Amino acid sequence: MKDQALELQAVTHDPFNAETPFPALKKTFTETDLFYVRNHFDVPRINAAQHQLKLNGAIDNPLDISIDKLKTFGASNKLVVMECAGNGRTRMTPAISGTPWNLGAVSQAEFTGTSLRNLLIETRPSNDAVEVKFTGADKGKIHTGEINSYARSLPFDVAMHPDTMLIWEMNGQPLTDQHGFPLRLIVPGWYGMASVKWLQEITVLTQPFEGFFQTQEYVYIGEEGTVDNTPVTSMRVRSIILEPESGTKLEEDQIQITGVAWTGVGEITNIDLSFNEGQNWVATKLSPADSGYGMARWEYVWRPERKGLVTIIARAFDSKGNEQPLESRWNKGGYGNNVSQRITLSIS
Ligand SMILES: Nc1nc2c(c(=O)[nH]1)N[C@H]1C(S)=C(S)[C@@H](COP(=O)(O)O)O[C@H]1N2
Ligand SMILES: [Mo]
Repeated sequence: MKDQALELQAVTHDPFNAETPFPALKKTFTETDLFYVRNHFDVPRINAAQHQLKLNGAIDNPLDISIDKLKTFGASNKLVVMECAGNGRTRMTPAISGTPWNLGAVSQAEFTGTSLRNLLIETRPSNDAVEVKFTGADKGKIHTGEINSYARSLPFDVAMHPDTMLIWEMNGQPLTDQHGFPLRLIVPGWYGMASVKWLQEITVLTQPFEGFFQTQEYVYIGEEGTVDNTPVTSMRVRSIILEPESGTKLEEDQIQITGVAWTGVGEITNIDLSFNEGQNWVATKLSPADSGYGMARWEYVWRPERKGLVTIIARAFDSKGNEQPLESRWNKGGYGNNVSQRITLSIS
């Protein structure tokens, strides 16, 4: 059977923000034009041939480097799952203002680039470097009325981690305008806000960066069990049921349930399902993750015991002892909502 045409599902138009349709996650590589899009401002158009990445700040050897020169630092590929920290925000009560993501602000692609580390070493950072700041070419008004660039910092050791990469290709093609052409950062395991697009400047800092997107946004405030202003960093463990889709009517006496799961730390160890509101759980069959930073895929053959509406809950666990909560953990920004997903099926 031919795949029904899949499209990104727009969440806002100005700026453009859109979710990946679940069926697109069945493929190892989410097609680039179905990869979710998260923009704070208008997409900047950059002339790649003239683009110079600036490296400055607390370094002995400041650099202005073209994309072609950057490619001489070596290239490798990484299959990485990326999720927006606001994914699932609409499932929090009381409701939160902010981009109203359902569950599709997650995708997976193969990214090609070089370790940022290679470049940072070349700049000879100062011994008292604590953070590295990344500034994108996009800018716009924030709620105070000020014009702000999209800029974020990483702790120095995270910036120096070999898996933190400067990326120029996605799924074997040059980055598209929406996804950061000609150059972006990828921080595997972290929520997407760290992976700065349209990268134009890298600044080594001896004091923590206090920019808007660092200290006002992307911090946990008001979350039970979390110290206020804890920065949003790693992706929290989560699973998604891909098949059947919620709301489906089914007559079969054997139903194949499939899904994906991922975590920012450690590995997925199991995904359990409940058919009775969490009273009992069954283990699904888990396949090895697509890659070290990729999604794990799972399946379960279910034989419904009764007819009517059935709610299925899926819950993932990781090797660092994290599990998906059964209730949303509310916080002011609506970040990191990895509540266990529930779907409803009609069995006849
Ligand atoms: N320059 C810039 N980088 C950015 C953003 C942005 O608005 N501007 N959004 C961030 C957020 S919040 C996410 S979730 C990811 C989304 O990347 P994608 O649009 O390629 O999916 O990009 C991050 N990098
Ligand atoms: Mo995001």
